[in-house]
Amino acid sequence: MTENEKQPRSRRRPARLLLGALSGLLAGAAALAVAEAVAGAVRPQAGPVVAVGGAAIDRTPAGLKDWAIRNFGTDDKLVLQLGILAALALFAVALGTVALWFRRAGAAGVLVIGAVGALAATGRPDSTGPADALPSLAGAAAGAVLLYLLAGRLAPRAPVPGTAPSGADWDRRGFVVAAAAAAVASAGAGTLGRFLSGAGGRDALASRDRIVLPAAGSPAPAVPKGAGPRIAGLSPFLTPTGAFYRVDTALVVPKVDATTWRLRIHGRGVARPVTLSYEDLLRRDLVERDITLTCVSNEVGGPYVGNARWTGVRLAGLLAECGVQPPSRGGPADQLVARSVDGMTIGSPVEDVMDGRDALLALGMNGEPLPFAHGFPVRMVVPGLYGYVSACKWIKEIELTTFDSYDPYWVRRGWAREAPVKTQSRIDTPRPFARPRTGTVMVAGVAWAQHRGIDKVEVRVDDGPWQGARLAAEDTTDTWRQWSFPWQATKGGHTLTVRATDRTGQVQTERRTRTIPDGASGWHSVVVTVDCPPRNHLSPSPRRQHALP
Ligand SMILES: Nc1nc2c(c(=O)[nH]1)N[C@H]1C(S)=C(S)[C@@H](COP(=O)(O)O)O[C@H]1N2
Ligand SMILES: [Mo]
Repeated sequence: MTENEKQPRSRRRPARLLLGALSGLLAGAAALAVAEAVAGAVRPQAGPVVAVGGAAIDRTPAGLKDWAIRNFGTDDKLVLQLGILAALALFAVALGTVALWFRRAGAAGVLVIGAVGALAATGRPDSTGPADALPSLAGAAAGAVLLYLLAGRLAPRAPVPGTAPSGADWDRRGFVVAAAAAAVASAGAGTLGRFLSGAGGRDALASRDRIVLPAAGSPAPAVPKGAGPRIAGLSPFLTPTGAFYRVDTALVVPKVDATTWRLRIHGRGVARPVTLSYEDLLRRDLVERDITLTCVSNEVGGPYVGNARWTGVRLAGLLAECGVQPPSRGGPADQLVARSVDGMTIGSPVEDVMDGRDALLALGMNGEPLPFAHGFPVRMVVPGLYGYVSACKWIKEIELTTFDSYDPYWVRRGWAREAPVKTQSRIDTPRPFARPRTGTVMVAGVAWAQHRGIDKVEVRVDDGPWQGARLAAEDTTDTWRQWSFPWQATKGGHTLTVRATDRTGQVQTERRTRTIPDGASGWHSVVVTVDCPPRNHLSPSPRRQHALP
């Protein structure tokens, strides 16, 4: 008699339950790996995790989205995908356990989950057709078969007469072999999926590598000396591309091939609709402009604002060539709806786009072709409007319509139809809860009121009077403006508050509002604790200070 046979049956049940859960997990992993491999061949966006994640993003209530952005920032997508994987793991464990008693039901459960993935994938706005169901269906089929087989190995079996007792009342060897084979095959399928989805973007990558942006006929005016004072902790005047915030709903960054990319302009009052290629845009007059972009989801003091040098084509001229007239000149369309390759829709007022401001179809960012994450090959940028009503990335279509007849993506989710950027200011340094030393502390930051311009920035210490900050030189009214304030810091805790006044004379409001529906308002404050410098220090080294040039 072996050890095992002496144990009461009930002692062995937990082990069998664990193995059931394990087979569920293995089947789930195999399903995902096969699905990703097929998605790599079909379309990376058609994979179940990305498709279900995308569907979840589209259905997320604005309040929850706000909460996610507040707590996870731009990691919110990673958190979402990990959440989906965790949910799938739970389902897998449950189905693996069910399959111990009901093999068919367990396998059928895997198929049901696959069907959910398939529905999500074909229902995405960027779905290219029924083929998008394939990854989930193939994965689910593989997972269902595997679960059925593994559960079979775990099924109690009658002792075979004339053989030595195996020590277990199930096919231990068969299970280990099948499980190991499944794990190896899943790893292989997963690797294949990575390789294939990489291959899908290769043409797009190559097309971007080949692009040489010609010098703009209308270059950006030189940034005035002193627009970006060198103060430790202050944001650079031009945000490096790698540090530029990214906000979008895309779980997989679209990789668009510039050589096959087209932009169609059509709709109400478009007398001469056109379809343009990237080459067509390159042949037009290129302009280069510094424009500060802001996200409506930026909290007071938040990071979703950046200033870049954009190269592109002025949209107003292009629209005029198509016969478009702004509403003020009798044009029938008051809303310009931009559509992206990933199904995003973004609506801007036609009036704003054609009122003389530098509304751009941008091809370049900081002297390079747009990075994929920022909308390659072409995106819109409109000074003075929040990104969600102006800055469509991966654009492929512009439709002239009316605000009455069409609500774009974010408007359907409770955000305002029209959203000019609110006058705002932010303290970059000192950081919240910093412990500067007594003496001169340089308080500095940025202020923005795109297309209106910043005229004044004031700083308040605790409940003291508002004091004028030094304004750095202005680049254009479409860019943010740096400011600084040398503060004679005294020992103890202090609250520093900033407010800006724009060129229309509007003082930044104290009234705190949420980001939804049309952008946060209120004053940015930072709390610091000022310490005395250590006593008996022979050569006191003052904190690094940079005077304004
Ligand atoms: N296709 C697409 N374009 C988009 C979005 C998006 O989700 N999808 N988000 C918009 C929003 S809300 C903002 S604030 C800007 C951000 O641009 P960035 O990621 O280049 O900073 O892109 C806009 N364009
Ligand atoms: Mo945004």
